[in-house]
Amino acid sequence: MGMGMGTHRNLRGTDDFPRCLALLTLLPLLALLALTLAGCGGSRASNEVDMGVAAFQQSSVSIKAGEAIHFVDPATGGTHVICVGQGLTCTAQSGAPAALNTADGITFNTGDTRDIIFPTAGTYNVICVIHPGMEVTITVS
Ligand SMILES: [Cu+2]
Repeated sequence: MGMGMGTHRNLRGTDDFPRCLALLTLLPLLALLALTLAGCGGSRASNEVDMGVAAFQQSSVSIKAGEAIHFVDPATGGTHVICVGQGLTCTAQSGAPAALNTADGITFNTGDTRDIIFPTAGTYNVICVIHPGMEVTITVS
């Protein structure tokens, strides 16, 4: 009865080379990934408005007419009802997006995101009817 020693050949010499090749193939991919991540820079898009528990994280944001504001209510946010207005009151304003020109506002729940296009130049005060002082000025040029 043989112990089968002969079947365990030393294959080190043959499989080092392919592993080396695999690493070389991976390097450009890693470099690309690093560049992509660096491009993100960890900063938000300039058209983004983030919601906290009781406040917008930005006080003012500027965009061009026809561009969208990206409203984000993250996991750390809460329930918000937003519209164009003053104080805690929605007040329709000529040129404001229809979605925000409502008497009751639109509801954001935790995890919601919405892109709202501002088609017309102007200055729009976006408020939350639930949270006093929760407002952001959108300047559209
Ligand atoms: Cu709110």
